[in-house]
Amino acid sequence: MKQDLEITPEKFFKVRRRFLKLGAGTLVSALMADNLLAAVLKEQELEFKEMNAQEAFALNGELLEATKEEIATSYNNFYEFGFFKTDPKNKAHSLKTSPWDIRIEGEIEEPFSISYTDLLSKVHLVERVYRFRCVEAWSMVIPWVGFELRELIELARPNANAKYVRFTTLYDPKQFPMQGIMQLLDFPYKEVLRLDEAMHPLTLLAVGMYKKPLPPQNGAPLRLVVPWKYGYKSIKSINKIEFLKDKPISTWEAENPKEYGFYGNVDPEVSHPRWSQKSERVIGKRGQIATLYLNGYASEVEHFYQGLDRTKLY
Ligand SMILES: Nc1nc2c(c(=O)[nH]1)N[C@H]1C(S)=C(S)[C@@H](COP(=O)(O)O)O[C@H]1N2
Ligand SMILES: [Mo]
Repeated sequence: MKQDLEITPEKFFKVRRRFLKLGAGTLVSALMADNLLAAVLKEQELEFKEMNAQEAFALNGELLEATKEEIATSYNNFYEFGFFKTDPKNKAHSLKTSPWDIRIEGEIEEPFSISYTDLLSKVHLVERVYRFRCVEAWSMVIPWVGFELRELIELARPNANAKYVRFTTLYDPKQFPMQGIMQLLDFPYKEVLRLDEAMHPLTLLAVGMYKKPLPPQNGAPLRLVVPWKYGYKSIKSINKIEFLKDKPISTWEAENPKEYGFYGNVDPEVSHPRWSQKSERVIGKRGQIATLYLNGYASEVEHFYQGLDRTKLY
């Protein structure tokens, strides 16, 4: 697939792209047990370096202060476990994240399945500190561990018909109680990006956060992170990725097309029908801060939306 990116990942972050490296000591024991991410990191003999807080800058040079880990892992949206922010942490231990296979199909040269472990051995892990903005007008700052989605897209080799990428969460009511009990949403949860959005180096598949493997409540073992879009686009616990010719409807768009658009771009000028999006509550801090267009990533991604009417949800 031909790539036409005028920008390099280094431009986004003071943190240089690098392999994560696994060091000795407490961190290793915290990561051990049956954890696949730890196993892969160890196998690759990577050394995990402490991130220097000075490196965690936003695009405008502002220092981003990461949300406390205890907060980011206990205040969650994961409707497969319930409506309440505390449900995922309390209930997600039923999710079995290993072994885990990801099915890749659709408009690609050859459909295939790949195990999480094999996939990790084929990509470059990076740490990225991103703003995270939910459509509900709250935000956090998360230090993710993951790889650029475009690496997986290159492995998948989409053909010329591929215009959209659809992601699907595992469907298993035994592990996700709400999938069986009631049709809260049209499960399994699905989300969609345009192929060019998916190829952007800011778009990550996260496998960890706070230098550790993702906890189940945050979407283990593999979840999408698109930092300039509302959180609902960042689908969790993905086990299928499809390349499509025509735009499919995603879960929230089907549920409530007046409130949740296909793009889901963070935009302070476009109100949600029930509340303003001009400001956001930073979880774990007092007060509100102004919401930034495309969540602060406009200089990198606004070209995608030139000519589109921002007030329309599409
Ligand atoms: N499968 C699935 N993915 C999901 C959701 C969900 O309910 N199910 N909620 C979304 C929403 S609305 C948000 S804000 C983020 C929350 O991610 P976090 O809990 O890691 O902060 O996950 C997104 N991904
Ligand atoms: Mo959200």
